[in-house]
Amino acid sequence: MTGSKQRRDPRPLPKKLLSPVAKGGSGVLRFGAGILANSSIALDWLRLKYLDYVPRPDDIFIVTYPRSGTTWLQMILYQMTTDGEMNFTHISEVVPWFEQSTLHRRNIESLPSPRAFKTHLHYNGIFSIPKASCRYIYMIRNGKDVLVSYYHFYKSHLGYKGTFPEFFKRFMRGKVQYGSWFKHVAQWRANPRRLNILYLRYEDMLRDPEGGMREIADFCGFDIPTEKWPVILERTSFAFMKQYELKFDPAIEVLWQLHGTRVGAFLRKGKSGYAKEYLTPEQEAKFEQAFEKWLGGTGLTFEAPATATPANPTAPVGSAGSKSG
Ligand code: PPS
Repeated sequence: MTGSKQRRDPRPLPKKLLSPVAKGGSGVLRFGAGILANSSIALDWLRLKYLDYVPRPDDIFIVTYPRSGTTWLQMILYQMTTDGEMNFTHISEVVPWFEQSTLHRRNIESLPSPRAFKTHLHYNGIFSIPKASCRYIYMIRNGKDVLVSYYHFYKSHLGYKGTFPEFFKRFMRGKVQYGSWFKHVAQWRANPRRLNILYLRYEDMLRDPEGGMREIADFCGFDIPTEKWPVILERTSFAFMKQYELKFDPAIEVLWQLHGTRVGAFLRKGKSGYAKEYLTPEQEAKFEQAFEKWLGGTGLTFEAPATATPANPTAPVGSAGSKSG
């Protein structure tokens, strides 16, 4: 028996011990699962904060409480730092959501400089922003408008079924995704660690988008050619972004991160006969064999519908243009 372990039948637990476990079993399990889930989030977060994220001096963090104009800033930074083409699937592909990128094992190291990240992280606390020698842009929006916008977002994207008064209470208590708006704003404005922050107001950006964008460019040290400004202004306008709304919608972001879904690939070509460019002769032969076995002799054909015209309504059964049944 050397080297092999003898299997012992597990002894039954004494009844006295078993009964409370059985009674509270599901609760204990739920509690355990909760701890595991939370610790895995904490580990992911620690990994991102201390291992995955290696700060670069030209990194830019777009920081907001949700619904304060984050996506607008993502687009502004994207337009300023690239050719501005709209050939990305989702804006997070080019300006990642910092705290989500670790969950999806995103390699942020491979992004070209200057990198821009979106984040809603608080200034203080365990899950707070990494404090680095880089740039932070903090956009503030009137909290009441944030509240209303967030309520609609909860309904449209998070399956919220409550009423507005109920949501109001939640928001005021900080019982929403990113906690208290008041705390978020207060801590970021206090900035005790003296991070390099540019503060913007959403309302000022609306009143004078070009002024706000020039402040951003100055703060980031971007030298933007004169002829590029009209393009940036046009592409970051609400109307332009609305046209490309799916490229900014977090629902698409989730699909893209989890499954690599690409928007615009659903209605692909709308033509027939291109399968021959894909199938090898062996695959063709196998297909034909199976077709013959299952459908040979039924008259079904996919040839050009030479006979399926109004002039010749008696097209063979099963051919294109004919009706079945
Ligand atoms: S999120 O879910 O936290 O990322 O949302 P966020 O992008 O921070 O905020 C969404 C609101 O910003 C408005 N938005 C804009 N306003 C003006 N101009 C442009 N280009 C623009 N892009 C986005 C967007 O309409 C949301 O506000 P509401 O009031 O809900 O319309």
